[in-house]
Amino acid sequence: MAFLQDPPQLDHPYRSDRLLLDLLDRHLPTERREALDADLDALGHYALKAWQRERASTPKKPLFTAWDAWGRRIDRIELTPAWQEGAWLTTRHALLAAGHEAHVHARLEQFARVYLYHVASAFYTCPLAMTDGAATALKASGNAALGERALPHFLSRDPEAFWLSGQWMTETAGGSDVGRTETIARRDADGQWRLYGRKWFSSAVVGEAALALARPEGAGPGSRALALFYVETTEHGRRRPEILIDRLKDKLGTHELPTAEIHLDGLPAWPVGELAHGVRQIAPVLNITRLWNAVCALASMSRAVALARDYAARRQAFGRPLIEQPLHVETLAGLVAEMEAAFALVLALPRLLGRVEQGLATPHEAALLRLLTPLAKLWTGKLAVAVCSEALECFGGAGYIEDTGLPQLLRDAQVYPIWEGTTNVLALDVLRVLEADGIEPLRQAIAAWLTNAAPAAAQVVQGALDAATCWLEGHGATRERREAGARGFAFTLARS
Ligand code: MFK
Ligand code: FAD
Repeated sequence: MAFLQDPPQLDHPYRSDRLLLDLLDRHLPTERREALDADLDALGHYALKAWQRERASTPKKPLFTAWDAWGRRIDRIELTPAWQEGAWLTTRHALLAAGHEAHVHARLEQFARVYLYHVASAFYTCPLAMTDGAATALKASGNAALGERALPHFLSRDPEAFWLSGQWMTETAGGSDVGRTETIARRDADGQWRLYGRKWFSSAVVGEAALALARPEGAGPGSRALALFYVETTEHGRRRPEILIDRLKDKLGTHELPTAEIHLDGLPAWPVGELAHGVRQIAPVLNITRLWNAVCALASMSRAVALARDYAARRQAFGRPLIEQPLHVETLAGLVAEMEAAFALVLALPRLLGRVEQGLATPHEAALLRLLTPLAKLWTGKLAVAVCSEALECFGGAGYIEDTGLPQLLRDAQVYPIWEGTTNVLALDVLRVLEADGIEPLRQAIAAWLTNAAPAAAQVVQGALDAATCWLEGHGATRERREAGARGFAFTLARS
């Protein structure tokens, strides 16, 4: 019998995650830590089973049928098995509801669950992120009627009552620059608003609701004239006829996520707030989904690194296992170091968010959260691609072969830097924050945050802030130059 290589094995993703266990032990009171344990254990078990399950024979992509045999428009989407389990898992483990409980640990407990579920979810976490964002934005809007209508569904613990929300921003004319939005909101004689237009990427097309940007008829050009609307996509359990699904996108990765191009032809809509400044109103969605993106990018890295580590003990080359080859160990150590650094930054954010949302944060902490959110998203988005690529190489040729399950990690990772604001757009967002607030509040917040850090670490961060001050305030620092340097600057700050 010729030699047969052992495939990589995955340890229980929760019980074997030293970083996560340590973080939760440090930050949660004993009774909360104990109460959370069963959920995390179950989600880790689900993730383990999903990896082990032979999925070769199950559908890997959703199936879209526009017309029935008799010529009726049906726009039916058949979901993959992981997606069919999504609502049940979400509500059973309170993946959204837990984050909206009224205590300071709510967001940390939520994102520990998200981190464990993400890879097994086949990007069901994408519409979950948008639903979380929509719930947060509706709360921030103070629109009581819409809150009472939607929040019990978005935050439900009952799969039958649970609704997903989309986030309809991107159009053919602009994804980064949503000021070019062409969708029109028109008001009927009875006062009902309706949307007419085309949304070019709709990732929660199977959801029941969405927050959509549109230009009220007669309003001027540009982003300030946009309004934010709440819409529902179904009525009596059927898709509303005013939404036409043109097709599902054929994507590099995130294959199980049904991302659609849609037309809106008079879809009923309700303004979330004033009929202008829609970008300002949707900003809470952006900041929440960007945090989800960072946590999910981290989860992908963690999976890739765990598999590569395991394989290094199973694969022999030149007379000894890879784990005994100094250069391979060095390669793995580099991956682990990057991943652990990302973990430290990313999982600090749910703690900050929890403090801000419960009204316990200082103004400086709120400013820090605003800055670190785009920084964490832009840094981990790029890092996930690099880490997954290197981890695949750790398997040699097997890393390139589809039915090992490994290539999917890299294909999926490529989405993190693109959606929810590209790397450049987020670097410009960092600039937006620093130009608006200046560096001093951040310096103070970071100093407080680093009180217990090693002096050398605190020095590195202070050094980066000094460099930031020079860069922002230095002579000849024109807007053009600041923009051109924003990406390099943002990466330096994030890594520090
Ligand atoms: C599994 C992983 C989970 C992740 C799920 C992901 C699902 C993916 C689905 C999507 O991709 S949805 C589409 C996401 N689209 C974007 O992220 C758009 C990217 N473009 C930007 O972010 C642009 O910077 C932006 C659209 C915001 C530019 O718009 P404007 O109107 O030209 O910018 P402007 O005038 O600077 O900002 C308007 C207001 O919003 C300002 O406030 P004021 O009106 O009070 O002056 C800004 O301060 C405010 N603002 C902008 N970004 C903000 C923000 N406020 C808070 N936080 C922010 N991030
Ligand atoms: P563009 O804005 O045209 O950007 C092109 C390039 O120009 C990018 O590299 C960008 O960084 C750069 N660029 C743009 N402006 C600047 C600038 N000022 N300075 C420097 N560089 C700049 N959108 C939704 O609304 N809802 C969804 O559900 C949704 N789901 C998605 C799912 C997937 C799988 C993907 C891939 C995308 C999804 N999107 C969704 C769209 C996504 O948010 C946009 O593709 C993204 O925001 C970029 O917009 P764009 O494609 O128009 O690129």
